[in-house]
Amino acid sequence: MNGNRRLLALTAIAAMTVAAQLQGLPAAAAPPSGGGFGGVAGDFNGDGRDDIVTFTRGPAADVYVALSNGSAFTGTGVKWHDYFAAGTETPLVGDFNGDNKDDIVTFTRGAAADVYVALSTGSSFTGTGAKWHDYFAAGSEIPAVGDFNGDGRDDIATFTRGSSADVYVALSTGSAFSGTGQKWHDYFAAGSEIPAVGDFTGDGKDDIATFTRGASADVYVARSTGSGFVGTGAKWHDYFAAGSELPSVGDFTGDGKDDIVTFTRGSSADVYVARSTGSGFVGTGVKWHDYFAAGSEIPGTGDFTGDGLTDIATFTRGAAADVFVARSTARTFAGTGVRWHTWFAAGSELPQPGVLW
Ligand SMILES: [Ca+2]
Ligand SMILES: [Ca+2]
Ligand SMILES: [Ca+2]
Ligand SMILES: [Ca+2]
Repeated sequence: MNGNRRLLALTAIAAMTVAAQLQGLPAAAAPPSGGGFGGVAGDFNGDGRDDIVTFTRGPAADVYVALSNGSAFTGTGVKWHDYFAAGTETPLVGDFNGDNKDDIVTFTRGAAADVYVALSTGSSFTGTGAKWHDYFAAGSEIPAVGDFNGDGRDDIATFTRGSSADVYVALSTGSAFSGTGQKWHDYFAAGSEIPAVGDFTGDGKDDIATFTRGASADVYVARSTGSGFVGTGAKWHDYFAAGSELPSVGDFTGDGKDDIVTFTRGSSADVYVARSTGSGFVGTGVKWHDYFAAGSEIPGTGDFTGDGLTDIATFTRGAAADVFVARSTARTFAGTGVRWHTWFAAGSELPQPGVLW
């Protein structure tokens, strides 16, 4: 996956469902309380430009993709899978077989804790009921995707959060996720912190970050050794993503080390970035966009132009279902109101990339 950025999120989808109902739109099934949802874009046809996907979930469980041509997302109603991520499952994106085309994964969580994958052919996702793990991300744990051992195949992680704050990983073999109960960190992303995935050190192995948000707004990182995450209490930023801002990850400067971004949303709709030095995130209050992802829009990150710099997207959803992109210049996000799709992820569908908490 381009840029190795990954972010997890939990959501207040309930409020969005209410909003959808007020607009007379069908309300999608909300994820279970404590559920997670990631903010990563995928390159589904392997042309080097990240694309967008949306999951209807519920009983229809349709999956639609719109491919990037570098300046827009093309295609409306192009169904790539007919039944994937049904009900309230948690779908995410990653290249699980290492063919440079991003695939999709879904976590049932709960008591079953099954994990299914559908592989990309470049024009569709194939496979229904292909179970890649029989017990991973149980209950209300927060699942994530990243290439944690750097072999070119994306793996899965799960964060228990709460008081145990354990982090487990199952590595991809190319046709399954192997290992149960392989603990990679004993105390990370405690309580209700927001965990994220990215290669912050730039060594090709994805690391993990956690955002405390709130008044402290601390950001911690534990780096991957290929068989574990090391570092406890390694604070990489002292004040980033305060309050209820939505943080995400991407290589916005194009130096091979993933950086962090935060979206204030609401009426200010500011976007701030702190860049990675490989051992810390630098910059406080460095605004990269003055008005993007306003109100309760769903922002996300991806290299939609394919120039090696991670850009940002935002989904209005609802009745408008617009998708806007602002591209990275390595110093700022350029473009306001640049619409890349006029009808994608309507109502309360779940798009990727999309940071939902
Ligand atoms: Ca693409
Ligand atoms: Ca693939
Ligand atoms: Ca891997
Ligand atoms: Ca790393």
